[in-house]
Amino acid sequence: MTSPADSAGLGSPAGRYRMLRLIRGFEELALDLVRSGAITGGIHPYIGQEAVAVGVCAALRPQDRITSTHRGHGHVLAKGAAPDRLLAELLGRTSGLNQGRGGSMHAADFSLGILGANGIVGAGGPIAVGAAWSARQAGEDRVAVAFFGDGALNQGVLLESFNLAAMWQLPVLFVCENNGYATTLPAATAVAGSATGRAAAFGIPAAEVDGMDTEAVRSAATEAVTRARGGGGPGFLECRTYRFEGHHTMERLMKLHYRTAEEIADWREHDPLPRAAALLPDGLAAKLDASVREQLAAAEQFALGSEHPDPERALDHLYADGLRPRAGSTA
Ligand SMILES: Cc1ncc(C[n+]2csc(CCOP(=O)(O)OP(=O)(O)O)c2C)c(N)n1
Ligand SMILES: [Mg+2]
Repeated sequence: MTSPADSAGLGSPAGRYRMLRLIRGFEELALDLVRSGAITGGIHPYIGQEAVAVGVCAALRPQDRITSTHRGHGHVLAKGAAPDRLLAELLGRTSGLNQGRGGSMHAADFSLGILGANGIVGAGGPIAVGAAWSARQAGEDRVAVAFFGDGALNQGVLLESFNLAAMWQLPVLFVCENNGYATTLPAATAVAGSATGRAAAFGIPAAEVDGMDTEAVRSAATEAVTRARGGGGPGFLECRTYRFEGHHTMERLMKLHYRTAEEIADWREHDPLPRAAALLPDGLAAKLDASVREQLAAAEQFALGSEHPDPERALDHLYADGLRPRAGSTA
């Protein structure tokens, strides 16, 4: 039997701290690569929210499944994806997790139960419900987790997912990362009632947790995952969190004023990394930081040294049977 989080090494406070640092460092590196133009387009940085991905994935087993969002790098890494191949994916290289064809918002690794980041707000909900249903049909005790933001709470498809999960008592955990904003729209002006109240209305046990505290998230997620795995049906966690960077990398150029410098500074006081470091013996966090720096330097070298796809092969993988459209077809 496998213990939780074996594949990503999240079974100890040191392993969890290292993963927080890896996600933070990965995002900082990706930001640099966007600014230098090496990564084309933008990304949605996860910086500030790391405790949610790490705390939840620490409650999972390798065969469990997750679905993610447009802000997905943290979830993908915490579930065990190789950072060098995720970076190559962001850079559009053939060595990427998805041969450079998914990019930041569609990175996936089915072999690790990562059913994909997702550019469509709320779309991970029904996919996770389907994964939970398939586990039930197969007689396996896998659970599925759907990560989504506060913005998804207003998507009908998510509420439909709550309904099916509750009606069929499926082993799925809904994790709402409430970072206070959907793009620039404050959740306080957009979400009627409360997040937990919405889940509770479907009879889904719902809890609110400090999403800047890895251990608090892990313990709440472990309770819900254990219940779901044992046949107790779905769960819902609202993790109160904050993104330290803009909604996406283009925001720097947009001169938006939807949050104050004081608000950002206040939340930075709750940075999940120092909190997790404080649980470790003296000197260990610095050692782990150094090993992450080395790992990311190697990842950067690997990704930047990897090949770009051949334009001749741009239409490969469009059709399940590998066929290209007929010459002259516009389909
Ligand atoms: C169905 C759909 N509607 C609108 C968008 C455009 N969009 C992209 S991200 C985003 C905000 C999402 O906010 P939230 O769910 O709170 O996640 P966060 O960005 O805060 O992590 C929106 C509206 C989209 N991608 N998909
Ligand atoms: Mg949000």
